[in-house]
Amino acid sequence: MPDLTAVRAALRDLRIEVPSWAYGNSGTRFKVFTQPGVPRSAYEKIDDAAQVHAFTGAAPSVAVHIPWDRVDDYADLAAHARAAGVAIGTVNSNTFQDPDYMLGSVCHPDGRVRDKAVAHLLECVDIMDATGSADLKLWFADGTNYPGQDDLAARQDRLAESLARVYARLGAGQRLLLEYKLFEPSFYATDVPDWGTALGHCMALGPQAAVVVDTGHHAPGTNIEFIVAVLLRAGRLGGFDFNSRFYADDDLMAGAADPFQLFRILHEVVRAGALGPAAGVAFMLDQCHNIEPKIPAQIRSVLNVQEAAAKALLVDAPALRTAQQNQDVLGAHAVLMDAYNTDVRPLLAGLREEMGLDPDPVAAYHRSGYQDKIIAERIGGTPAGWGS
Ligand code: LRH
Ligand code: MN
Repeated sequence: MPDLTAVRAALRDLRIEVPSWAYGNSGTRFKVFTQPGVPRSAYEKIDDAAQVHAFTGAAPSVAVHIPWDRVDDYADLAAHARAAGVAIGTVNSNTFQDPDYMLGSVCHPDGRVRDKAVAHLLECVDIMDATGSADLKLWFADGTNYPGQDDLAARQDRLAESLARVYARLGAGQRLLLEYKLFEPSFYATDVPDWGTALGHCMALGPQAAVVVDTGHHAPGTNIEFIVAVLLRAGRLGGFDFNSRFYADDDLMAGAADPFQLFRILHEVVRAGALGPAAGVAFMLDQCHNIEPKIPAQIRSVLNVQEAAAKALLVDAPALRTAQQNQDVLGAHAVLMDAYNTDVRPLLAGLREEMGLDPDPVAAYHRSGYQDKIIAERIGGTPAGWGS
C-alpha cells in the first residue's frame, strides 16, 4: 500500500491551470447559448477563475488567450490576478480567426501571411514578459480540406521556419508548447495532426520546446496514455489540455466522459515521477461549458483531475512491478484496478479540511452567493466569448 503521507503531499502540490475562455460564452456552429453573469473582460474572467482556486486550493493559475484576453496593460492584469490570489499562466496564441488565415497562418503559401502570424506569436512572447508567464502554447488550425490543395511537405517547411523564428525569441526559462490536433477546422490534412509531428518539430527546435496533449484531439480509440508514456520517456511532455469527449473535440469536463482514461493517463505521469511542479508538466483544463454553469463546472473538473490523480497515486507500484515481472497478466491488471476502484473522495475531502477548505467545494461555491452576485452586477457590456 503506498505511503498515504506521500500521497497527500503529492495531492497538495498538484496544480491545475484553468482556461480564461471557459468562463465566457461558448457553443457550437449551431448555437452559442449565452448565460447570465458571464464576464465582460479579462479582469472579470480572472475573478471567476480565482473562485475555482478559492474553493479547491488547486488551481493557482489562469491560462489566457490572445486576443480574447487582450488588455492595455498586461502587468496590471497580472497584478489584478495576484490580488485575486492567482497568477497568469500559459499564454495561448490565436492564428485561427483572422480572415487572412483562411488557408493557414504559419503554413500559409503567402510569406506575408506567415510574417503576420509570426508577428502575433512574437507579441504573445512580449505579453509573457509582462505577465511573468513561462509558457507559450501554440495550436494551429492550419491544414487543408482537399487533396492537392497545397503541398504537404512544403507546409511543414514553412511551419518549421516560422516556429524557429519564435523559438529564437524565447527568454531563459520560457517554453514553446506545441499542441497537435487530428482534425477541425481542417478536414483533409492538419499540419500538426499528431504527437509524432509535434515531437519532430520540438526536437528540431531545441530543449525549450515540448508537446501538449489535448485529450480531445485524437482519433476515436487512440491509446492516449501510450503517447504520454512515450513523450515522458523522451522528456518532451510539456503539458495537457484536459477535457473529455464521447465523439470529437467535444471539450466536455475532464473525466466526465471517460474517468478511467484520465486515470490511465495520470498513472503514466505518476509512474514517471512527473506529477509534481518540478517535473515541468503543465496540467491545464481546456473546456467549454456550453449548457452548464461555468464556474461550478470548472470546480467539478478540478475535482475530477484530483480524483484521477489520487487513484493513480494509490497504485501499489512495487506489487504492480512484481506482477508484471512475473508475467502475471491478471494480477498486474488487478493491482491497477484496485487503485482505480478506490473511493478517494474521503481522502480528498479530508485534505481540503486540513487546508482550511470546505470538503465539498461545489456546494460551498453555491452557498457563497458569488453566482447571484455576478448575475446581478454584470449588466450591460459585451459578454466574453470566442469573438469570431
Ligand atoms: C483547439 C484548442 C486549443 C485552443 C482552443 C481554445 O481545439 O484545443 O488548445 O487554443 O482549443
Ligand atoms: Mn486545447
